[in-house]
Order: sequence, then structure tokens, then C-alpha cells
Amino acid sequence: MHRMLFIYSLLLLSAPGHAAFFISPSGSDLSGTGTISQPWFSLSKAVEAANPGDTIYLRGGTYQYDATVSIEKKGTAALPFSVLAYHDEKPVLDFSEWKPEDEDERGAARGIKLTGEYWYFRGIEICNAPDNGVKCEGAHNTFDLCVFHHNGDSGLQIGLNKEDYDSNPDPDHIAAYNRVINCDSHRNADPATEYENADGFACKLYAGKDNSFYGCRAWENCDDGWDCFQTNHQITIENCWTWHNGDPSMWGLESFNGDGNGYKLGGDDEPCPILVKNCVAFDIHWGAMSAFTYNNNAMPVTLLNCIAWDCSRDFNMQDLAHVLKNCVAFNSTRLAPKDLSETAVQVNNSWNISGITASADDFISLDVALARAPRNVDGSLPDNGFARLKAGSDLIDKGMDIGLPYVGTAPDLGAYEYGLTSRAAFYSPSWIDLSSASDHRIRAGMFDLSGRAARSGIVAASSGLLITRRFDGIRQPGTTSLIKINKRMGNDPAN
Ligand SMILES: [Ca+2]
Ligand SMILES: [Ca+2]
Ligand SMILES: [Ca+2]
Ligand SMILES: [Ca+2]
Repeated sequence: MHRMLFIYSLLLLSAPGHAAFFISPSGSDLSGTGTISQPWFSLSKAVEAANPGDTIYLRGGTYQYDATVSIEKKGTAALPFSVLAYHDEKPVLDFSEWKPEDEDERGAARGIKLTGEYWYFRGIEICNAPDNGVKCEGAHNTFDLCVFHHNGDSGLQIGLNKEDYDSNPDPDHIAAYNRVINCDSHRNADPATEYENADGFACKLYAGKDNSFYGCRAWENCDDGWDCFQTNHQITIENCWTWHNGDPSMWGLESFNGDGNGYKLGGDDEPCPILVKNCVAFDIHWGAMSAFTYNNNAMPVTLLNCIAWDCSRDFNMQDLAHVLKNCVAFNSTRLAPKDLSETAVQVNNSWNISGITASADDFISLDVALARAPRNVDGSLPDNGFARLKAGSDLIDKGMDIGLPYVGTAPDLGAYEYGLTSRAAFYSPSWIDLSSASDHRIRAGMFDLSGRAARSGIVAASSGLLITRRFDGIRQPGTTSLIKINKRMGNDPAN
């Protein structure tokens, strides 16, 4: 059958009148105009020019900055600011040329300090800041596909401090409602404070409501992978991996106070509701530190389908009625349930079920090289067999139905359901109306502004019929997406 493929329609879904600004490592704040042909150099310059709804594009290459990029402006849900890598380019914000004069200056020397609201960052690498790569004290912000590494304190830290929290008239809604999606944070370390503070991701020291992490990895940080110390609002950590934090041998022979937990889920007797699900921790060996620790949280922590292996302690959940369901532990020095409180609610964990044995043999691979492999093209964690159950594992179908999707007769133990090929839809679904002048099938693909395919699908259309197609892959409601629709002529059912 004769077929012809052509672009049927190209729609840019952004409200008219919103500006796009460009920066480039070879740009100039003095002679540039912020256009693609005459970009600026500094992100600060573009932030200064932007209004709500505008987009700042970062061309690829390394930007050497020597001062904090302060972002204070507030967008709205309908008019967010966007700071995006341009297409598939790789912008790196490198703060290594910044040499603070003293410890006071260093302690405030963040790469980006964000007190603004509704900022969406995508595809940006932030490294070598003397303090945090990013310190987020704002709300409703999103970090998507960003990488934080070799910073002098935590890669990304969300929170205030007790003084600012206590003195703020509305503290619960600042440092709040931030989302961290598909980000990596590694090799952050704070030699200036004897390596005791630099975590991969910190949501600590008085963060506000409802911060969440999804699809992120933290490894080889001198302190913890995740740290939720001293905060008291809901934090959700989902589908994340961490390993090999707190290893003093990585940082020379200087005085070393790194903790080296995987997920530190509380601190200092503050009550903090924390939900951790489908998360992985391994190779957590230094000190007597733990893959998952409640760390004196004054509220019970909930752990669903989490897994730990090769750790000093796997699940350190004492004192309270913590909830652990469908979790797996093996090959640790102090195996669960050794460090679980007597009141912990334990349901269908690998150590609760007689007749099964959790071991490396249950998995396709536990190779760290696969854990640190490049992400899938849509930004999700690499789907290469790492931490995935293999056929015949006795952990399959041994879980309890806790409302997560599953296949087979029951949910499996551990982070990933055997045979479940579709990735969890994280983003809110969107619906797009298509109409067709004649009978044919339409291939509709959705791309984000970096040119990355988010979702695609085939729609069978009849003449004059308005059809509605659901897409689960749009990055954020209200932000700009690109829809490309290819129409295939004829009625070839194969397409
Ligand atoms: Ca510490
Ligand atoms: Ca820490
Ligand atoms: Ca087994
Ligand atoms: Ca199953």
C-alpha cells in the first residue's frame, strides 16, 4: 500500500507573548541581547529580564560563575518560569572559580539560591559550588533531569533554618511543594566542616509542606544519600536509588565526620511524616550507618517495597510503630528485623515470610555499573536489569496488595514488579483533542522543549470525528510542550 508520511501539524502550546531568552558560555552580558544569535553569558542576567511565563534556554558547554545566582521572582501555576537546557545540549554551571575569602563567605556560597516560586529547571548540571549546589527556600519549584556534583555542601538542599522558620509568619508554605524528578547527586563533600553535612539530596532543617523526590539517584556523597533531618512536614521519596555514601577513603586522611546513611528519615525528635516507596539502597558500610534509618523521627515512617543489601544495617526503625511492607533485606551485617521496634507494623517483608530466601540470585543484576548507567531517553532510571527480579525468583508474588500496580497473582517484594513493563506515570495526565478531515490513522508524538520524545501513540480517526487522546508524559501542567502529529495516509492497520 502506498503510504506517505508528512507533518500534519506542529503546535507550540504556549500562550502568545511569552518571551524566550538565551544564554551561552560564549555569550556576553554587555554586547548580547538575550536572543539565540546574541545570547547573554550569565543566568543572573536572564533571570533579571524574565517575567512569569518566560523561558530561559541554556546553550551547551561550561559556564564559569564566581557568585551565587539568586532567584527571587515568583511565577504562578499558570505562568511558571522555565530554565531549560536547549534541545539536547548539556549546560554545566561550574562554580570552581569561586574562591570565598573566609568560612563565613564560604558557608553562604551556594551555586543557586532559590527563594522564588514556580521555577522549572530541566537538564542542567551544577557543580563545584563552595557550599550547596542549589539551596531552595522557595515553593512550587521543579528540578527535572538536573545533576548536582562536587559541591561543598549538599548537592540540592531544600529547607530554611530554625531561626528563619520561627520568625517567618507563614513558614509551612515556604521551602514547600517542591518536586525533584529524575535528578542525580554525587560526590558532594564539605571538607570545610569535616565532611559532616554534604548529602546528595537534603530536605532538612525546617522545610515546608509536601516536598517530593522521584526517580533520583544519590551516590558517593560524604554524608548521607538523602537527609530529612529536623523537619516536620510530609516528604515523599519514590523510586530512588542510593549507594556508597560516607566512605572516608574517598576524601583523603583529613578529619572525617560523614554519617554515610542511605536514607536518613528524620532527626532530633521532630515529628516528620515520611513515605518511602520503591526505593533501593546498597553498599552502605561506613560507621554503623544504615540503608534506611528513622534517626529519632518522632513519627512513624512508612516504607513500601523498599530494598537494601550489602549494608551495615538495612532497616534501622526503632521506638515507634513504623510501617514496613513488601520490603527486602539481605547480606547486611545487622539484618532486619534486628533494628525494628517491637511495635513496627511488618507485613510481607522478606524476613517475615517463611520458605523464601532473599539473595543476589533473585535479581538480574546488582552491578553498580548498571546503577550508575545513563538514564533512559525519557529521563527515567536506567532499565537495564539492575535491582529487577529475574524469572523464577521466590520473591515474586509474595507481597501484599498495598494499592501499587502489580501483575501475576500478587505484588512482588522489592522495588520493581516482575513483568510490569509500563513505567509508573508520575506526571498528571493531559488530554488533547484531535479532529480529522478523512478516515486514517494518526501517529501523535509529544515532545518536550528539549526535543525529547515524552510519549507517542496511534489514534484511529474517522472523518469529522473529534477524538480525545490521553497523554501521561507531559512534564508539567501549564508549561510548554510541543506536539508533533504525523498523519499516515490510507488505512494500513500495521501503523
Ligand atoms: Ca552528618
Ligand atoms: Ca546529613
Ligand atoms: Ca530467593
Ligand atoms: Ca507479582
